[in-house]
Amino acid sequence: MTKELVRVGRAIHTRPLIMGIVNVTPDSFSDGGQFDSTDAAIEHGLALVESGAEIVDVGGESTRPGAERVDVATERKRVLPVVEELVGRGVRVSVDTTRAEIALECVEAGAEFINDVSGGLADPEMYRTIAATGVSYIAMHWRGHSETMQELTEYENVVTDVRSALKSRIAEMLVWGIEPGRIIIDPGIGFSKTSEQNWALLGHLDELVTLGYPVLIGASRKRFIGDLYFDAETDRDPATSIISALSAQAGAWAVRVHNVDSTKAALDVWSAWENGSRS
Ligand code: PMM
Repeated sequence: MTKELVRVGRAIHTRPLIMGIVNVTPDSFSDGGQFDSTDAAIEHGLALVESGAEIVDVGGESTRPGAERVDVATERKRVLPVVEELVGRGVRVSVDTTRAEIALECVEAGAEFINDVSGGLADPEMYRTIAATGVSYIAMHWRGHSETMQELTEYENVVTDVRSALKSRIAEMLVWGIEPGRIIIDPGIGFSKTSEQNWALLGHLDELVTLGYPVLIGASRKRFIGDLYFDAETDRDPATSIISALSAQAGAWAVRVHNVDSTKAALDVWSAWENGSRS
């Protein structure tokens, strides 16, 4: 039986892409200096592709709650050589940056996506740069840098507030000349959100999907998953994989994850369930 026959009257969702995470920060790989961490990041990116990642997201600045900012020169030194090498090896690369200057250099090096956790709010030059280069742009819901973001969790209704904030970001991007087909949105799980607010956003993901733009979900290993358990050491990857499958069901375009193997397994199961076969 074909998918169309089975699914008449229901939305049909395609399998989300898997975006594997490469954080090129000193605490992520080695403490052995620049060369070591560049090499380790490249190796890790290639391993993620081997496991099934369709996109590799490279970032040089930690966005964890409370993290301090790094300067532009440090960010460039961390990110650019990794982007150049991965692009050279045929990997589809996304760059996690809030800086237009870094975005431009990485697009020139062949990055296909700019993943801006500030949705363009951190750098007034970002939209101009994105429009001029024609790169695909992931705009995340954001209220402030890592130092302060967890103080900014007041919402009337987190789902409708995040939806309308993203809607106004999109309107501004269009004014700047960014092509609608290049825009991807993200509710910013864990960014200026309490655990309950993160679950509310995930549970109403379909309401973001109805904005008509591809939606990326970045829930991997985040603290709100740990909050489900009494033991802070519990492995968060199984829960992350289930979130990926449920995001697929809600119509997400991609999931940004650390553990590509377990996410791929979850999405393969979801896909087989949806299609009634392996294809
Ligand atoms: N989360 C982090 C970093 N970058 N980008 C997008 N688009 N969405 C996210 O949810 C997101 C992101 C922080 O997570 P990490 O420190 O585990 O990479």
